[in-house]
Amino acid sequence: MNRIVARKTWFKGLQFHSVLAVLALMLLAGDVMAHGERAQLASMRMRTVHWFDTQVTPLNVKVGDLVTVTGKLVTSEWWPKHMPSIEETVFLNIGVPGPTFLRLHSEVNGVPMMRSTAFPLGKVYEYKTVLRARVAGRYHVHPLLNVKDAGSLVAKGSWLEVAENDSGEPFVNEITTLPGDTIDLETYGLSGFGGVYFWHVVWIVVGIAYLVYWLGTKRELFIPRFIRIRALGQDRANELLTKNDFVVSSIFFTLTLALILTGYLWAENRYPITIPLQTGLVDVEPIDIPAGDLEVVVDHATYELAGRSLTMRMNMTNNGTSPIRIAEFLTANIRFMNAKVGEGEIYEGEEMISRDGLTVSIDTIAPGQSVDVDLVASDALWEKYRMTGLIHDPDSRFAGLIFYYDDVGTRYYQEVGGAVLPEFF
Ligand SMILES: [Cu+2]
Repeated sequence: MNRIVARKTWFKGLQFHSVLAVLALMLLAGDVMAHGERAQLASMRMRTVHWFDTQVTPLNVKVGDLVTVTGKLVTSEWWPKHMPSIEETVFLNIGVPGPTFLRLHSEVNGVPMMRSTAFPLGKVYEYKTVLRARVAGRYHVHPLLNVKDAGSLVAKGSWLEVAENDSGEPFVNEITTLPGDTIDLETYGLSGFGGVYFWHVVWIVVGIAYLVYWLGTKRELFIPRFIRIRALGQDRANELLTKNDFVVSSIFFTLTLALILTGYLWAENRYPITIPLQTGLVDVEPIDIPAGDLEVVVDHATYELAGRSLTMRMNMTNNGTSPIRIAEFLTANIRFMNAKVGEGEIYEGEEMISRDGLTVSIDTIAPGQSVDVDLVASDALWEKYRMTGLIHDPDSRFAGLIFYYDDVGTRYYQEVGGAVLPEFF
C-alpha cells in the first residue's frame, strides 16, 4: 500500500516538473521559433552558399496580392567535404511558417524552376520567385535551397506583413486543368462522397469500432492474457485467441482490404485522366563570378573570441588601371560594410547589416599596387547569430565574399576563404 502511495506521489512530481519544463522551453524559445538563420552550424553558413542582394517586395500586402523575392547567390568553393554536395540535386524554395503563400513562379538564371537542378560550385545564380499571399499574418520570408541529403540552406529573412483583404471573401486559388475544367484548389476534393473529409470519417469509424471491440467490453487484452496462459502451461496456448476474437479480427481485416480496393477503383473511375508528379532535373547555365582586376591571396585569419571579430591578412594586387575600393565582406548572411568607402546598396527591410563593421588597413588599392591588407570584420552580430561556435568546429575554416568597386562605381566580388585560428584573449 505504502509503495503504491509513494509511486503515485513520485508520478505527480514528475508531471509537475514536466509542465514546468515545457513552460520554460516555451518562454526561452521566444524569437527562435520563427527563424532558421541562426540554427545551423556557423561553419556551414559560412561555407555553403553566399546569399546577397536578397529583396522581398513589397513588404506590406493584402491576402491575394503578389510578392516577389529576388536575389543572387554564390556557391562556395569551400563547401564542407562532409556535406552532400549542391552539385548533385538542389531545389529553390521559400522558407515561411506553414502554407501561408502560393508559389506561382520561380526561376534561376532565367530558367523556370518547378523542378530540381544542380549548382556547380564557385558560380553565380540569380533567382526570382513570385508568391501570392494566402493567409493574413506577419512572416519572416526567406529564400532557401533544399539540398538533397544535406537539408535546407536558409538566406536571411525579411519581415512581410500580410493584411486581410478588404472584401473579406475567402481566398480562391482557381486553375484550369488539362481537360479544361476550372477548379478551386482551396476546396477541391475536400467534401462530398469520396472527398478528404469522407475518407477521414470512414477510417476513424473503423478505427474506433476496432478499439471498442477490444477495450469496450472489459475483455482481457493480449499481454495480461499471455502472462496468465503462460503460467498455466504450454497446452493451454490455444486459449490465447478465442473464436470470437478470430472471427471479429477477420471481419475487420477483410473490411479494410475491401474498403481500400473499392476506394481505389472508385477513384480510377471518377478521375480517369491523371499524370504522375514530375521529378526530372532541369539544367541551369551558371554565371561566372564578375571578378575585376583584384587578385587576392589569403595569408592567414584569426577569430578573436572576446572581440567578436574576424581578422584576415590578405595580399591584394590591383592588375587594372582603376583604383579599387574594398567595400564589404559578407559571410553567413552578415554584411560587414566599410563605412569609409560607403558603397553597397541596403534594401528596404534588410537585416543583418553591420554598417561600419569592416575596417580595412588600406581602403583604396592603386593600379599596379601589391600590398598586404588587414581586414577586420567586427560586430556583436557574430554573437547574436551564434557565429562564435566557429571555434568548436573540427574543420576550422572560413569563407566569404569580398565586394569592391572601381572608380566608375562598378561592383565586383569574389570569394575568399582559408583556415582560421581562434584567439582567446
Ligand atoms: Cu527568419
